[in-house]
Amino acid sequence: MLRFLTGGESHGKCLIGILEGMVANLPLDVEDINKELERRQKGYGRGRRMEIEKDKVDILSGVRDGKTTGSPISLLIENKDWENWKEYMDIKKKKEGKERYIPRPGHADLWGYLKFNYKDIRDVIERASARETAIRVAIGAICKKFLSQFNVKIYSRVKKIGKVEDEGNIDDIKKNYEIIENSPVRCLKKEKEMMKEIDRTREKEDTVGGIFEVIVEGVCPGLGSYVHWDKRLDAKISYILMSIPGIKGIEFGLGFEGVSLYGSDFHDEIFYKDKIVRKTNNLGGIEGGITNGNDIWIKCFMKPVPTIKKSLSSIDIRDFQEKKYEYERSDVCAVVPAGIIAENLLAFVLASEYIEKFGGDCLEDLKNNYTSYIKRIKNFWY
Ligand code: EPS
Repeated sequence: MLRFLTGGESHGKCLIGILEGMVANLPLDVEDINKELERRQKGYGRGRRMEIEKDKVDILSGVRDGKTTGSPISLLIENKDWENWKEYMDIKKKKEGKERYIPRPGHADLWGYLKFNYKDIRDVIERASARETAIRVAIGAICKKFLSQFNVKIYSRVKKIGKVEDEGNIDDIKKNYEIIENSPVRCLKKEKEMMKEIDRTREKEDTVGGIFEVIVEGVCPGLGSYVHWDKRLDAKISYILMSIPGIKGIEFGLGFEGVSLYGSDFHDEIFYKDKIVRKTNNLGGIEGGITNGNDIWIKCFMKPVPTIKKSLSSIDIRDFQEKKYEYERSDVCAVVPAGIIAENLLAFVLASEYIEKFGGDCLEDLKNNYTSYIKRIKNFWY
C-alpha cells in the first residue's frame, strides 16, 4: 500500500511529507521533484507570495545513491516567508499582531475556529491554506517518476477561466503540449483573453475560478475494481482531486454533457482490429470502476479564491458586529496551479494502483509482474 502524510503551516518554518510504500530501486533525482514544484508556482493570477517562495525540496530519507530504498521517503520544503512570520508563528509565540477575528466567507475560517476551540482564526488560516499543496506535489512527483517507468504520461490544461473558454480536444492538447507548458495560463488558443479576464478581475478587486482538464495516456487497463465500493478507481480519483482546496466539481469523460445523450450514443462501443478499439471516450477511460485502456480524461471546477480584496460581509467573532475581514494578499486566480497539483495527486493514486496490482518490494519484481500481466492480455491491449 502506498500512503502519505503531510504537515506544516502556510507561514510556518517548513512543509514536510512522508511517502511510505514506494518500491525500492526507482531512480530518483531531486530535480525530478523540483521541476514539478516549479511548474506549480507559475501561473498568471498568482499573488505576491509566489515572489517570495522559490520551492525546492530536501530529500531527508528513503533515497540513496540516486535510487529509492523502499523505506519511507521524507521530504521537506522550506517556507521562505517564515523569516517574516517567525515571531508570530514560533511554538512560543513572541509577538502579537497576526490574530484574525473576522472569518472569510468560503474559507474554513468560521467553523474551523469553532470546531477546534481556538483563541482566534489564525490557526485555521495557516493549515487550511493551499500552501500545503506544495508538499503534496513533491510526493506526487515521485509517483510521476514511478509511472514514467511504464510509459504513463500525464497532461493538463486550463479549459476555462471565468467566462473565457479554450478551444481544442484531447489530441490537440497532446500534439501542442509545448504551447500549454509555455503559456502563463496553460491553455491552447485563448491565452490573451484569459489573461485579460484575470486583469479585469484584479482591477475589480475580485477573484475568478475556472475549469482545468487532466489527461492520462498509457495507463494499463485493469486498474481499480468493481468488487467493492472503495476499490472503484473513479471514486478514489474523485476523493483525492476534491481534496485540492477550492475544487467543487469533477467530471469524467463527457461528464454532465452526457445527460443530453441516449445510452446508445453515450457508451463507447467495442470493436476489434488486432486489439480492442473504442472510437469514443465518453466515459473518460474508466468503466465499472476499472481503467479500460483509453486515456483517463477528467475535468475539475475550481471556485473563485475566497480571499477577496474588495472583501465580503462577515462578522467579528468576538462581538458579532458586522465587519469586513482584514485583507492581506491573495491569488486572483489559482486555476493554473490547481491543474499541476491535480496531475501530481492523480499520479499518486495511479502509482498506488500499480503497486497494489503488481506488488513486489522492488521495481524489478513489480516490472516482471507487470510484463506477465501485459502478456496475458496482449490480444486485447496494445
Ligand atoms: C493561500 C493564500 C496565499 C497563497 C497561498 C494559498 O498565501 P498568503 O496568505 O501567504 O498570501 O499564495 O498559496 C501558497 C502559498 C502556495 O504556495 O500556493 C490560501 O489562503 O489558501
